[in-house]
Amino acid sequence: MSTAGKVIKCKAAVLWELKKPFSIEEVEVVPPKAYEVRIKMVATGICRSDDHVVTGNLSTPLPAILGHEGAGIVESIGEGVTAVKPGDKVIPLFTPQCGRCVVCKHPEANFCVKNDLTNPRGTMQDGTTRFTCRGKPIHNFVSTSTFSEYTVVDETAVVKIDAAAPLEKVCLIGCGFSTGFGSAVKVAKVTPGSTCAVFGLGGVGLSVIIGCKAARAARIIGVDINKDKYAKAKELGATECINPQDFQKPIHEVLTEMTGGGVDFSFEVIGRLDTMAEALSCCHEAYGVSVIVGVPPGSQNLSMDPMLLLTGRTWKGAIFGGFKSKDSVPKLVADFMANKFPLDPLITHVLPFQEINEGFGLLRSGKSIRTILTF
Ligand code: COD
Ligand code: ZN
Repeated sequence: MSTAGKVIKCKAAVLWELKKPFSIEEVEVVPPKAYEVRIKMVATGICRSDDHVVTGNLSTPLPAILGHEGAGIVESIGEGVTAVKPGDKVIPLFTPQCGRCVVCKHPEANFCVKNDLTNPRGTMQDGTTRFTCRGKPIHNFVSTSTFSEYTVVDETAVVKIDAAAPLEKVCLIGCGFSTGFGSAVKVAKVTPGSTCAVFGLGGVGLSVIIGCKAARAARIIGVDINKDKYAKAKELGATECINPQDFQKPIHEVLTEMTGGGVDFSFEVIGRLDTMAEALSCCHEAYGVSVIVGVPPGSQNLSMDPMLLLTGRTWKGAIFGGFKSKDSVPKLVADFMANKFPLDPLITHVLPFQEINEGFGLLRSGKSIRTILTF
């Protein structure tokens, strides 16, 4: 029997308070309004940014249903929706692409003004939410809320993908993979034969390495304090890996010496101010490009010597790898289907959705790269 037009009762992981476990609850998900889409989730990754919300490092109104790295199937659509139809395989977009704003019209930029990251309201575009639990409205998270059997998203925040795509893998294209890969190929624009340094070898850092390799970098140096991360980094394209704790001097000096003056491209994929400064300093003073990928701790500033930039370095950052989400996600899925890059090495654990707290435990202990929750 069709569920279109009806309230759906289903399971979702609700975060009621900071620093508390997720609570699996029965929630009501109302039908999509005009220009909205209701999705049956099939799989979702657990991303460090979800954990940043739990710890209070990334602020969003609570209670909320988190999750932003998912893939699913359209259950029903609201009035006026033309981009997708029931039955389509889709990926929700935590950075929407409205197509009309000044950012969407800019040829390079991707941080659409309709995003809910800068000043999070935790709602749909109309300022309300489609979830209730125990009689209370529950907030959305970055236009996606994938930690729920069903979610409602704005038409600007969802895109149709190849009907043959394995959703339990391509969900990673919704955040972690694209964030890292795009940082290399789109933001830094890594060039063939170049030397790259990647600080942080988690799922996003490994995706940066996949991007550097795809762009045919000659030398890719992984930097991490956890030696257990090196084997996979090398499998994916790192030519060498170093541990800052093995050296007496600052790691930017080590990298500058190793490369005869500094790397062409460096990436900070940890989210620490000290490593952001090290990554900037290790790129060549005359032409190095350093990209900030990691989310920094809330409300902390980094001081830097302007001379570092005056001599010719470039310091950049971008959300979602600089990709315009609606334009790029279906292409990335197609490229994955054509074996242009792997996703399997990033997936270390697969758990049923109900075991979400175990999944976050694996992330916090450093045991997982990516855990995929399946519904
Ligand atoms: N020096 C070197 N390595 C370190 C240090 C240090 N001082 N501290 C930690 N590390 C290593 C850890 O051992 C680990 O291997 C790695 O750094 C970090 O990896 P993870 O697994 O914690 O994190 P990722 O790869 O899943 O993602 C980390 C980001 C920091 C990039 C995270 O903030 C993120 O997901 N950012 C996405 C940016 C974005 O667009 N966000 C918006 C919505 S998601
Ligand atoms: Zn993410």
